[in-house]
Amino acid sequence: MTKNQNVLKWVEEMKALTKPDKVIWIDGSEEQLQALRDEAVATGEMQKLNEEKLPGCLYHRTAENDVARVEDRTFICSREKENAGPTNNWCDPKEMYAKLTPLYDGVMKGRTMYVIPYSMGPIGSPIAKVGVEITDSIYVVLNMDIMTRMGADAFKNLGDESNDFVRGLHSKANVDPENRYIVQFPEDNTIWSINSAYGGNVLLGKKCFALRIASYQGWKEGWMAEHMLILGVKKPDGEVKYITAAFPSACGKTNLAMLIPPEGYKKAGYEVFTVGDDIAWMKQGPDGRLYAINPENGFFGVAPGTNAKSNYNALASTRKNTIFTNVALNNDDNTVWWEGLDKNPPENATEWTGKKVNGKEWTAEGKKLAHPNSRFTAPAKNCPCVSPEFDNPQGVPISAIIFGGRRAATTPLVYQSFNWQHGTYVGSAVSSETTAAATGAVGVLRHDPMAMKPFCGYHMADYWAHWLEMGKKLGDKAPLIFNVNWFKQDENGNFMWPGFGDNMRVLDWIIKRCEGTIDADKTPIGYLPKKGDINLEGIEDEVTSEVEDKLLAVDKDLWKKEVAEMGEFYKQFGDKLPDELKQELADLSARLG
Ligand code: GTP
Ligand code: SPV
Ligand code: MN
Repeated sequence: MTKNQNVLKWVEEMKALTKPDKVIWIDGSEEQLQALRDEAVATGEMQKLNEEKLPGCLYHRTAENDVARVEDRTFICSREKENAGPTNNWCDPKEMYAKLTPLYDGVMKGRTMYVIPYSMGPIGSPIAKVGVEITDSIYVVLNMDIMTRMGADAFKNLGDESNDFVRGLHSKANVDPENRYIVQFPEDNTIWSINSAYGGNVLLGKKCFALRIASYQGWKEGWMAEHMLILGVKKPDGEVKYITAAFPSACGKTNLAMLIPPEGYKKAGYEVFTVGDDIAWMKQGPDGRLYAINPENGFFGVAPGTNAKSNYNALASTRKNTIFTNVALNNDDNTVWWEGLDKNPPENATEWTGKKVNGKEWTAEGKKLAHPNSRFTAPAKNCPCVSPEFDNPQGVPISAIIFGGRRAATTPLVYQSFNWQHGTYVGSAVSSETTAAATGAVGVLRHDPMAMKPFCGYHMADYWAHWLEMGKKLGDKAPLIFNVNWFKQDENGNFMWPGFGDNMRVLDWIIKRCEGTIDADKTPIGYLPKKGDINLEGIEDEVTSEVEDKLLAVDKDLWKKEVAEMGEFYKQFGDKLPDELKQELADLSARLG
């Protein structure tokens, strides 16, 4: 399928190491894919769902101990420890190769090795890059087919000579959590993943390549790889403004990327288009502006909470040719169910670990039918609001960058940074309550700078310096930087902001700020909407004047605590912390008095 000696030599080496019975090169043809689906169904690895209601859809369950990313077993193996920085696990690459080689030795005996060529980004895009993943899992092949541009064309793009491809080696081995490793070698363009079969650990094009390796490449090559959705807002005058947003895992990227504007906005002619829901690669264009592509080709989305009301477009995307992982089964009609899909858990259910249960009784006892991090893998082209620019190799020009997280208090609904440098500070200060997307406790507030804590492939302080550098290059063409918080709570622990489609009201304010058509209040933390400037038409009952005040409040005492906290957080970065960020923190502190 390719004459590229660099690819052929590497595949031979990996074959000699893992010793599969058979090697299959994935060309991406429908015929080959169908044979793999049939095989996965025949062996029980996957289950075919109702062909009328969910045509082409498959169901899969992972091991109970293998349901989320494992951050404590994820490593950045740069040659120098210094280059991984204090926010990553590090190990000397020689040591790590030596430790993992015996685990891979003969691991594919009795199995088939699949060689998957793929492109992250539209084939032929100047921003796109090629990867090759070797795996012993059909589930991985079928997911990579949805999530990337997979098949022989990716090799065509690579050419016969180039060595510029990311080498990904995955084996599910025996899914042993004690020997699970997700390892990036940024200087070698290499990823080794073993003993997991869960999404973010094994679909190596996604977090491992498109964020950890790519963020390192972007640093070296002068561009940015970010944990960001990309959306377009079409205004009544027909112009489309593009916005990216970085929220930590399971904090609302997919939902915002596909939002349906409230009635009033729809009537006025607003429309939202999805370019991406998780990752953005951004480069300065010939006109000096920042352009973004979505390197992915599908959505690996959180299932629970997705329904026709919260995210119609995501749900619609999953109605055909989708893979469901760790959701529940409705055995009456062989369809899927998860918490929040509707108020009708199926009586004749199989919960996510495989137990047959009465779903009504089960959920009445407070038990979950679907795993909180259960996911759908859906083709982007299924999405009713996918952007006409989705395949544009040049990407889309970005007007605004938004940061956000889950914050019960302190952070107001929205504010704008004073400039790029201050915006970089705001991004570095993102904290969020942890979610089920990674193993570990849920609901604990932790620092997650730019939503990249688990995904930055080099020293976080160098990454911030790179942000500052990009800002200098972009100059007055730089996008404006904002911060949002959909998760502020009242005294009773209830969310005060309705969220979802109503987030359009905040995007509206952001776009007006970009256009310079609306004023704002200058506060110590940044520019805030003037009272009444967030359009609350139709939700006045829920967001009363009093609630509006609370949503937009800047509590100086809480912010002083935040500043003290940031001072502590910054300490671990030592001399590497850019002076500009130190200055921003000092300025914020001074403004708070
Ligand atoms: P990853 O795929 O893990 O990166 O997650 P994500 O950032 O794409 O998060 P997603 O959009 O899937 O949302 C995760 C959870 O947050 C879901 O349970 C949603 O229902 C919930 N959520 C999303 N948007 C909002 C919002 O505006 N308000 C509230 N209250 N919840 C939201
Ligand atoms: C996330 O956790 O941010 C995800 C899901 O998007 S995973 O692919 O597991 O990383
Ligand atoms: Mn994500």
